[in-house]
Amino acid sequence: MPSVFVPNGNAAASEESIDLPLFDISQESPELGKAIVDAAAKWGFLWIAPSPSTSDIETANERTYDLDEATVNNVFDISRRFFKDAPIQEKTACAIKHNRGYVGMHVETLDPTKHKRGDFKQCFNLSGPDLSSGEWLQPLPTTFQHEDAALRDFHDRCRRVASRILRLIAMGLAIPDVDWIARTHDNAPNTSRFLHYPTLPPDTDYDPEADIGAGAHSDYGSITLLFTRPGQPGLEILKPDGDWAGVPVFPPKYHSSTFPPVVVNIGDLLSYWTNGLLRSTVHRVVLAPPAGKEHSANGSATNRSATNGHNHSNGDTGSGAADRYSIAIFVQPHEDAKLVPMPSPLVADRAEAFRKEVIGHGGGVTDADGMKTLTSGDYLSARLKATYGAVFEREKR
Ligand SMILES: O=C(O)CCC(=O)C(=O)O
Repeated sequence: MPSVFVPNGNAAASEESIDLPLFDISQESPELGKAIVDAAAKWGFLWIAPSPSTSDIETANERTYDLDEATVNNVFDISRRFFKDAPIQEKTACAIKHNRGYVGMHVETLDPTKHKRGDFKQCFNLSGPDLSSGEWLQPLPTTFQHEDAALRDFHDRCRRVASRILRLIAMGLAIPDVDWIARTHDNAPNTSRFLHYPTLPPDTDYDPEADIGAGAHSDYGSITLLFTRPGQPGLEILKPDGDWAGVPVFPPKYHSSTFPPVVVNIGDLLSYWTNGLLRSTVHRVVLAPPAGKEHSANGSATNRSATNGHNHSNGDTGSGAADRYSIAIFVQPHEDAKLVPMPSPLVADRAEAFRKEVIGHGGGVTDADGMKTLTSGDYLSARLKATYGAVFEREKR
């Protein structure tokens, strides 16, 4: 099976930054769906505006925005308090099990082929509550217990946004039943992953040629929503030409300098389901080494300031000195969803050429023929087993 070649998977940060297509999805239309599918086919990544721009405010009442700045800021604040203030016992009491819970520094290695040491990050995977009973599916740390309502509300809002994106993609793919994709997600809670990349101390042994914040990987499910913070860059995507490019926190001339757009990317399952029409793009998070420890992509010393080489126009004043926080919402079809071909005329004639293509990058990937026999849950388990090693065990049902 040919594997997906990822150049410089452990190379230092890219000097280039990318301007992704930006969409306002507060209304649904086939034209918007088509534009989103085109962006997803070209880049696999796009931005959506989670709230109206100033000029849209008059019409905002007729539009549906599920996310607002105060809601997102509050959830980031909960995340910061958990990672910075909670005692280690509160975290380890909820250590990861069945892909839910706390993941300590270096526990996950997203690109085991390139990095001997695990990723320089800690995270907490919070599954949405069971959609029938409303019960949380895991023990919650005390910090989260106190914020039960806010966390449920955030899950609900993200679920609505994700369903809308899935409907728009179905429209763009000319699937006659526009709920076909969204329906495969019924009763499947999304997973919110809170991430914290701590500032590297001056005496760190972090080696930018060997270590990474989050190793090169593709996402496993259908789509991911990624929330980031002003002044905290680091995300890079692998472009179709094989070079890395940084995704700035704000697009050029964006209407807000405090509330970034949401990054949306396509995961392996949606790429597979569309016979590779939609790209599951490899991405990574590169950390800025402390001053005096910067290296260029070829390993030589550089005097580039600690900004990951990203363009920080429009308020994106990143600094290597800041901790980085992000929140990824992994949207996954139901565990038992069979990976049967999607009823879209745009993807049907791609099937034969696509059979031996490998989807995604990272541990546990397989080719399109190999995926035919899998369910959504089988695929997710294979990927998690490869990146968490012995820490991952599939839940018995
Ligand atoms: O932190 C980020 O910006 C990206 C995280 C990510 O790609 C992941 O956890 O899969």
